[in-house]
Amino acid sequence: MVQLTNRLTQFLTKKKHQHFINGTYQNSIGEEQIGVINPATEEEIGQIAVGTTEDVDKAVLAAKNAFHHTSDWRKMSPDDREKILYRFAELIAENSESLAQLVTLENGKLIKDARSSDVGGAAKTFRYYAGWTTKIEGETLDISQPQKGGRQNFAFTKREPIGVVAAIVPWNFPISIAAWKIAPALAAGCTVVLKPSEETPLSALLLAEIAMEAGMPPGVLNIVTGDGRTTGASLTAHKDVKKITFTGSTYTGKIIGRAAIENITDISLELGGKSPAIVFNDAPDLDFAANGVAAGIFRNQGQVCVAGSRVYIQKKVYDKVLTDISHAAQKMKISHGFDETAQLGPLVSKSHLQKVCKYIDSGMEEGAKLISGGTKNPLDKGYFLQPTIFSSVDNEKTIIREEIFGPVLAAVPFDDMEDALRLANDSQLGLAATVWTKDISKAMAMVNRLEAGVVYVNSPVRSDPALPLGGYKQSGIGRELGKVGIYNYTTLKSVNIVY
Ligand code: TXE
Repeated sequence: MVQLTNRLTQFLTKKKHQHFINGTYQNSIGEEQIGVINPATEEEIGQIAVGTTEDVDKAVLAAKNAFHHTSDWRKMSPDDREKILYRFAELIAENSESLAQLVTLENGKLIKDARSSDVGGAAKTFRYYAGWTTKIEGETLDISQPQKGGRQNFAFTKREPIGVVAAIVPWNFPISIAAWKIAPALAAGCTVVLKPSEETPLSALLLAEIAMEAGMPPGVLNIVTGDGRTTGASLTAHKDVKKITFTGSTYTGKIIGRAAIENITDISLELGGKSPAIVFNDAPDLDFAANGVAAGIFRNQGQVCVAGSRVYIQKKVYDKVLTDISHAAQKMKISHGFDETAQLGPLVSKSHLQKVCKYIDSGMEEGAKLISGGTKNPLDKGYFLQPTIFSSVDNEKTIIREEIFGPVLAAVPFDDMEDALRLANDSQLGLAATVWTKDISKAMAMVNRLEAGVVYVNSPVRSDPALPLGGYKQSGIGRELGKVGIYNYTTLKSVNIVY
């Protein structure tokens, strides 16, 4: 059993958490509170304030002042910004256990995943973007404008930080997705107001404390807690916000998109996915492919934007691969996140469990064949669900068309490459895809023709700070991570000096 760290024990003694604005905790102007529930025990671990428009105003003002005046964040030399971001990465790693335990408490996920994907991922992202502070470049351009009297042009572009960034993040990877936004924004010289998900808000507050310990000037990173309807909506409608960066559902992405266009605010959206895994007869090793497909859907209880939630298997190997995937699923140990031997933890909340169960019911009602799992609550307490696999002969069922965001996989057989492409691309969403084959020509043909922002061959999709992530179609607008990830937070100025 995992022992809570002293730092976390201390943090949790505060039952009612405040916003983190201008370098300190500040009381909310509103009275409304939301309880944060441990999904494994169904017990409340603390409460957060629902940030009002006034709270959001305070946070945006702090960020605006830090951008323009008080902290000189944007004017600080890139090298000095790099040192602070690098120190932040080191302190995240030093506080790894406290942060990971808090993520497990509020999200339910396995502690080993919280340590590696969430906290490890966040530290890596801050290290990666710390290095980028000194590498932001413009271009010199040879333009053709005629000038009188033998004068000449010297034209160039420069990249400037865009301003105050509103970052709105979901609950599935509370710290690492926050880092995907905060790290490049701060590296570019922007300041940030982050609104974490109301399901998993506490780890963001602890992260902000650690940012201060790393020497981040007050106002550079602010956290306003609350729901989407009140706090999120106020933040995305704020006129002093110059960039909105959002990860979450396609439904909410459209609402935020409308708010952004009202003020002509720049926006990046990383939205839902219904990503196909395509297993050919000539997959390198069928057990390896089956285990890879299982890992691709059941990791983090299937609550992953790039989860491979539809598997298309070529007919000759359909039965074998499906049987192997269900064996892998049936062997998974379901337990609470602090059980170091667990392989599947609870879903994030009661309402999310209910939503996922409704999809399972719809799968049965629409005639998909249940291959494995489907049991709603294998343990006494907590929002647990068995890893569930359906088989379907067509691509039309709701479980194949809509994002479920839980440990539910739907399998469909296919004839040949054209058939696989037709089935895989037949979706409104286009975030990711995986292809399993030994044949490099076939793999490349699939890479070229799949309508997906990320394609992995012979591996489940993973994230890396250097590799851009984002979607085709209704899976989003823009890309985060990598070099393009930092340019999201800059704006381009074109200059011509006539001399
Ligand atoms: O997401 P929302 P929810 C998908 C997944 C899941 C579904 C619903 O299918 O089942 O979305 O999850 C804030 N203005 N993904 O309800 O609503 C909200 O407070 C401003 C996929 O959690 O998108 C939270 O901080 N903000 C996804 C964040 O948006 C608003 C990850 C995400 O909430 C708002 C999560 C508003 N009007 C869910 N309404 C992925 N791509 O990884 C809500 N929010």
